[in-house]
Amino acid sequence: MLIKIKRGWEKPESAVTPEHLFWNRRQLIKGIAAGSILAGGTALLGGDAVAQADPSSSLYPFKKNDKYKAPRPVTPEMLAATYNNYYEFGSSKRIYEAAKALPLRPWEVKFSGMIEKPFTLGIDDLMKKMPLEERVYAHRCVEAWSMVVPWSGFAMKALVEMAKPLAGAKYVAMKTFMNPKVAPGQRAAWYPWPYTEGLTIEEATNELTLLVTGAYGKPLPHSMGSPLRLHTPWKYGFKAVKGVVSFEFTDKRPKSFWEELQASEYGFWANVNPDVPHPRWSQAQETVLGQDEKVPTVIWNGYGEFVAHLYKDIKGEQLFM
Ligand SMILES: Nc1nc2c(c(=O)[nH]1)N[C@H]1C(S)=C(S)[C@@H](COP(=O)(O)O)O[C@H]1N2
Ligand SMILES: [Mo]
Repeated sequence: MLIKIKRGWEKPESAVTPEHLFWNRRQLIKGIAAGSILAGGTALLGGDAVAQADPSSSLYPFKKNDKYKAPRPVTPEMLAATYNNYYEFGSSKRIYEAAKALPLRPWEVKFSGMIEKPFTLGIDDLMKKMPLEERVYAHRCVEAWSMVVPWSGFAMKALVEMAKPLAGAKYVAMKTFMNPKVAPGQRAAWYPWPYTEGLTIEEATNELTLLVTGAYGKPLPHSMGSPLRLHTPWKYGFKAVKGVVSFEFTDKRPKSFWEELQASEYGFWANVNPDVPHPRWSQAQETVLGQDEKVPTVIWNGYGEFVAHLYKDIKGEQLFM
């Protein structure tokens, strides 16, 4: 993520693109031919799964749901797993190793605020209660890169129904774990930790909204937000909060992590729109991870038929930043 204030954590806009070049197709193919990337990647990804001994492993792969389409082929797993935004573990894209320091069990998820009765559920118990499925969705980062991932998870609608929100609840706030001992980024006091995101109840219960526990047919790697993260494919990627430990139902609009840092650049709605530039760069195109060419960005990231109606009565708000 890029923010405007001149502080130690800021990355210049020019830093966004060059890093992608490392992963362009030609270099990837060269790397595979040389044996370096494939061997390294296999060891890396396989080793992680073994080290985690994830108790949910046997549930995978989830049943495929082909209703939702992505505009491009699935991104190679190794790229999606090793090119990440996860500021808890550092501000570079290379947090794959650092993120492994996070213990994934026990993992308690708290439900609070305007619901019939507050409760806490361990992630494995939560997964037992939810309708698990796999969906292929596109992911568009506000930094103008994108990927396509076969996500495993469950519709957030099912989680909201289980929580039994009171009639007055209008939003769901979601929070990431807080553990500065293992997450060095959280020792930087200028960030508003823990990472917080929010959705309206209508957004949270929209059929597209997915809570993600896995990808590529197995539990998520630490780097992608294991054991629980959000995915809202029509919104910029910063809405997709990782390492979630809390769902709070509220009648007040939550202020998200990036909004708190730089409200003029990162708002609450954050819907994808190629015609509304970020204050410092265009959103008209995106770099597809693993490809040399840029492709045009599409309004609602291509998911308008499912979500555009949610916003038709909202006036005077910045829906696309
Ligand atoms: N807790 C937390 N969640 C986060 C972030 C973060 O820094 N911390 N980055 C967000 C951003 S900007 C993006 S693009 C996606 C990246 O998800 P990926 O690493 O699986 O591609 O995670 C989002 N969720
Ligand atoms: Mo992002």
